[in-house]
Amino acid sequence: NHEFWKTQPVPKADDVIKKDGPVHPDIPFDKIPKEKVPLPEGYIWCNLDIYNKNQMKELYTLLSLNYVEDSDEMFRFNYLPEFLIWALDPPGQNHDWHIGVRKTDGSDELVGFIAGLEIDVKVNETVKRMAEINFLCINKSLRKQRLAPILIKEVTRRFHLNGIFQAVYTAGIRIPTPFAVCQYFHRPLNPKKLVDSGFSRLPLGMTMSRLVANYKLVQDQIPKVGIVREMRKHDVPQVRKLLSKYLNARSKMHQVFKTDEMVSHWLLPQKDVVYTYVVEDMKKAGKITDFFSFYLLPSSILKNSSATNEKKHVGPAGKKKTIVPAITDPLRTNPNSLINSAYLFYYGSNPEPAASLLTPENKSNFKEMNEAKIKERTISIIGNALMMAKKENFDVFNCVKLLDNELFLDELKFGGGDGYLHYYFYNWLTKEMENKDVGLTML
Ligand code: JJ1
Repeated sequence: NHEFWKTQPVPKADDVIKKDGPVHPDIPFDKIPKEKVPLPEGYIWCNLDIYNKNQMKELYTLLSLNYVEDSDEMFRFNYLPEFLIWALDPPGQNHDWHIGVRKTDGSDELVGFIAGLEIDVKVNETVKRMAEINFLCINKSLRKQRLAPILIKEVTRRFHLNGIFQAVYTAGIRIPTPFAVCQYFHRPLNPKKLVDSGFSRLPLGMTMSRLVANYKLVQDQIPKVGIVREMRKHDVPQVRKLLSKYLNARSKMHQVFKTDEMVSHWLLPQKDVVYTYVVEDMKKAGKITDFFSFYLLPSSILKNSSATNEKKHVGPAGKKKTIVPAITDPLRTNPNSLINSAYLFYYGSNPEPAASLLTPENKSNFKEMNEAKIKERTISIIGNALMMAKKENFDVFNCVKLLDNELFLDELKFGGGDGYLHYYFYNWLTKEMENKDVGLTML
C-alpha cells in the first residue's frame, strides 16, 4: 500500500543494513530536472513569504485546520505564527524551500505546504549536510488526490539542485522504513484541565483532588542544582559548547550546531515560542553547568471527553450504543479551547566523569557512578523545567523517549502517551537505532 515509497530511495522493511551509506550516489547537476514537478489540473506552485502577514495567516490557517492529529481525532497541533517564523527561518535559510500549492479556481486558496531546512547531521561516524523536512500538510478535503508525493518530489528536486542528496524527517505514522520509533510521554501540570478535555483520564477509583495532589510540584523535592535563570545572549558560547559535547557524548545521531548564531536562533528565549534556562555554578559565578529548553506548541481541542466517552460507551449487550457524531467542523470548534503543551527541546550537562570519581580505587566502576550522576543531574534539570513550565502556565509537559529522557520519566511522573514519533532518512541507510541514541529533536 506504499506505491509511492516503493519508488523512493528508502529502505524496505526487511532490508538488512550492514553499513551506513546512501541508496544512490549524488546526482550530477545537469541530470537534475530544472522544471517544477507537474501538478494536477487546478493547482499551481507558489513560494510562501512567511514575513508577509497575509501569507502567514494562510499558512497558519492551513496547518491549524489540517495538520497532525492524535489517533482519535481529539486534538490537533496549533502551531502559532511567531513559532512558524522561528521554526522556518534559521540563519542561512533558503526561502525557496517554503513551498506551497494553491488552487487555480480563482479562490487562490493555499491547500498544501512543505518546508525544508538545511542542517548538518551526524549519524554514527558521518557528518552529512541534509534537508530537514517538516510541516507537510494537505487540505483534508483533498486527501484522495495524491498531492503529498508531488510535494515530496518537488522539495527533493529543490534540495538536489542545492547539492543536498539526503534528508531527515519524522512522522506520527509508520511508512517505509523508520530507523527509530520513540514513544511520546506526558507529565500533567494542570491535571484537571487535561481530564476535562479528554487529554487524560481520571484513573479508576481516583478523585480529582487526589489527582491534583499527585501532580503538585514542590521545588524542595527536586534535587538542588546551581542558580537557575533564563538564558541570555552572552551565555551562547558556553551553551553551544555544553550542547555539542553533550549530544556527541550521549547520542549517535544529532544536529551539529556549527555556529553561535545557530545556537542563538534556536535557544535564546522568545515569549510564546521557546523557553531556555541555564544553571549557573553557585561557587563559580558566570560558569554554566547545565541548560534546558522547551517550546510552546498548543493543541486545539476538537471534541470534548463526554462526546468521546459516549462514543466509546458499550451497552449491556456488548454492542456500541449511541454514536455521537464527531465535531470535525472547525467552525464549531472554539479556537480558544487549547491545551498549552510544553515540549522538551534541547538540554545538556557536562557528560564528563567527575574528577572526584576518577580515583584509582574507583577506576573499575566509575562508569556506573558517572551514569548515576548523569541520571541525578538530568532528573534535577528536567524537574526544574517542569517548575518553569508550571510557572508559565503550561497545562502539560511532553517529550519523546530519546536521548537521556528515560532517566527521568518515572521519577518525574511522566506517563506514556498513545502517540509515537517515527524517525526517517531519505537516501541514507543506517541500522535501526536505540531510542537513547537519537539526539535530534524536530519541531
Ligand atoms: O498527545 C497525544 N496523546 C495524548 C492524548 C490522547 C487522546 C486520545 N487519543 C495522550 N494522553 C494521555 C496522557 C496521560 C497523562 C497522565 C499519564 C499517562 C498519560 O496520550 C499523542 C502523543 O502521545 N499525540 C499524538 O498522537 C499527536 C501526533 C504525534 C506525532 C507527531 C508527528 C510530528 C511530525 C512532524 O515532524
